[in-house]
Amino acid sequence: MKKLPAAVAVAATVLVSLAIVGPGVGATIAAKGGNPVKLSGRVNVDGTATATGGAVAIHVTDFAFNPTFVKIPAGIRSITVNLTNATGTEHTFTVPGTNVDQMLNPGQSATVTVPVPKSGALEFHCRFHEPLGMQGAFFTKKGAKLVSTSGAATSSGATPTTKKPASSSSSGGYGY
Ligand SMILES: [Cu+2]
Repeated sequence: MKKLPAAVAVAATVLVSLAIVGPGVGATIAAKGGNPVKLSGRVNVDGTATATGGAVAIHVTDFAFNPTFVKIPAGIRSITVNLTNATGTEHTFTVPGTNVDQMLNPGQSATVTVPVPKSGALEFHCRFHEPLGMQGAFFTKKGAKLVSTSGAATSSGATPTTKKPASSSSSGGYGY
């Protein structure tokens, strides 16, 4: 019965390698790289979809939007969003800078129309659970920057739209 030390050594080795792999993997996957839009704070990512035919269905979950990111096709200036809340929790679909602030009771569905920017990205969130990561965005292209639609809706085409592929600074957009 002198086998114990060997077994302990193996167990210890496994634990150590798990500890080494763990944090590295988490860091690479986390939020930054893959998301088409950079949002501040926590984001529970649950897919990306394109608003085909000017419409998209968004399912509200606890506590994420599915899809989380919605691509705006070229030439589309408003998107019909068909919302469903199949959870047992109250949520909202709220788009800052617009009048879209839809309450969704448990089991409730609703349809809202969201004015979207010609270029850039537009954030949406749940008023109750944004701190938990319940937010997402419409976007025209990967890497698009957040704009305020209150400006975009009224001044369509008034601002110079510089066609720069995924630039990181000076969007030349709608100005905060
Ligand atoms: Cu919510």
